[in-house]
Amino acid sequence: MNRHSNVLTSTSKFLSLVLRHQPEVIGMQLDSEGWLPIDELIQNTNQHGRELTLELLHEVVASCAKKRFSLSEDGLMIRANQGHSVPNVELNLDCTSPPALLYHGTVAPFLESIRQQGLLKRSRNHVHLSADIETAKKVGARRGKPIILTVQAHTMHESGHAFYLSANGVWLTDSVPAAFIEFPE
Ligand code: HQG
Repeated sequence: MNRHSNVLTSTSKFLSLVLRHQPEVIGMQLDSEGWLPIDELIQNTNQHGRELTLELLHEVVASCAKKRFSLSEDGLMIRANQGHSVPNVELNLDCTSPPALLYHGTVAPFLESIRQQGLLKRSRNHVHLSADIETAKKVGARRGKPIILTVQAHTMHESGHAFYLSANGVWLTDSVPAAFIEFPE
């Protein structure tokens, strides 16, 4: 990796930290839908000793393959599309009817607990599911050898569970009861 791509990656990680988990590290608070004003974000970031320009921020947003961030229509605000742990952030996504099946990548040590409790959101505000197996594999591989769980999303939706589709294509729901999960043999 060259120096500039290192800067992009490190800035993306920093923006994920601020916009999903700990805006207080630069003395800020997300609004109720998770947005921060970009001018204040840049100012506070520089005041806390990290270099950030509008140009770099736009480049990170545009170059992020996972489209982690969105700008507001007027271009003045930024938020993370999913992955939050900050409490009381309501993304106000529309409830959407999910495809028949969705997938979740995890690892073997969690399986027994998932069989008993279903999928829980743990530190984040939602359980994260993907429409394709490849993405679920990558998510699971962050923790070890990935194990793919199949979620009967359509049936779950029919029985009253709400699903939301984030701006970057991640399916979100509150929890997945074990009855809707197919475990690999
Ligand atoms: C597991 C990344 C035991 C769950 C990814 C997962 C994703 C349980 C972990 C996004 C459990 C939570 C989210 C239960 C769930 N017992 N373990 N009852 N229920 N788990 O990181 O889905 O790169 O909060 O299987 O790509 O891994 O950050 O969620 O292993 O989209 O943009 O508890 O984060 O996106 O872990 O990943 P996480 P996740 P970014």
